Amino acid sequence: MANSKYEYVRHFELADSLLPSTWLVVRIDGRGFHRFSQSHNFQKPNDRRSIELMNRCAIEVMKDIKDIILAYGESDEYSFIIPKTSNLYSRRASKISSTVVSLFASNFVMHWSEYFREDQLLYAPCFDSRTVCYPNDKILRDYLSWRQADCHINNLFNTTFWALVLKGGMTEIEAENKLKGTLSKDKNEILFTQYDINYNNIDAIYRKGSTIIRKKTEVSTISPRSGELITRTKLIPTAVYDDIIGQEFWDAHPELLEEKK
Ligand code: DGT
Ligand code: MG
Ligand code: MG
Ligand code: MG
Ligand code: MG
Repeated sequence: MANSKYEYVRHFELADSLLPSTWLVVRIDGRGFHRFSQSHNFQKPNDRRSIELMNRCAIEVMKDIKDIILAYGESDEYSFIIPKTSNLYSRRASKISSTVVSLFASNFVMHWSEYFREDQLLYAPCFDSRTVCYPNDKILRDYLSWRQADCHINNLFNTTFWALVLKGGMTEIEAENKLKGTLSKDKNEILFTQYDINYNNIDAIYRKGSTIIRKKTEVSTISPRSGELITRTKLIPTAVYDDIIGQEFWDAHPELLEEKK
């Protein structure tokens, strides 16, 4: 096909390839979810429906984009991990970021009512996205530890804050002042002595966030030809609520950090 005289404009599109042989992490984050969570009456400190919808979106993204080996989510964000050897979209940064975040956001809208039932979606949610290269396994693990530590710090704060307000009758300003300068052990103490809450017994989904891995799962189907029951092992993206900072998780899933050919 002959080129048109306009074809030259293509050269204004600059390459944005990500470094080869590095881990890629796509992190998406809800835009203005402070307001979004208020408008949609999210429960405090955690709204289970929101977490499960976010997890569902991450699972759908992983079903579609097979290069992603793991995803980690907390609050209004999700991080998707792509191995060093991946050549997804020729490692073009904007192509990867935009595809992941677009898939995530459309699934969020598509599956909203399965999780929120009669509570309607009031306006179009939006997520931002960035893709960052991490040069080695240690830094990748430090990245994930950073996000899980963030989850822990925020969840301990929010759990204590909302106990003071919703159970203790404080105003939000009073609760804020009470928690100013407190350490983790002080918040644990307030929860335990004043509200009979042992923080360590709170559901792991809130304390640890959600990690989606491709879990070996037995799937049975009935053969349409023979009517026989066929059982196969498939890798199904599944949420777990494990500690991913310690070594144990990585020992239990050695394939995650294995070099892919
Ligand atoms: P951004 O990301 O700069 O556009 O601004 P935001 O407002 O999205 O702020 P961000 O991402 O730092 O914080 C997430 C907000 O979402 C934060 O205000 C708490 C809220 N949020 C997330 N999950 C829940 C939940 O399960 N329950 C409640 N009540 N709020 C939540
Ligand atoms: Mg933000
Ligand atoms: Mg946000
Ligand atoms: Mg956020
Ligand atoms: Mg096209």
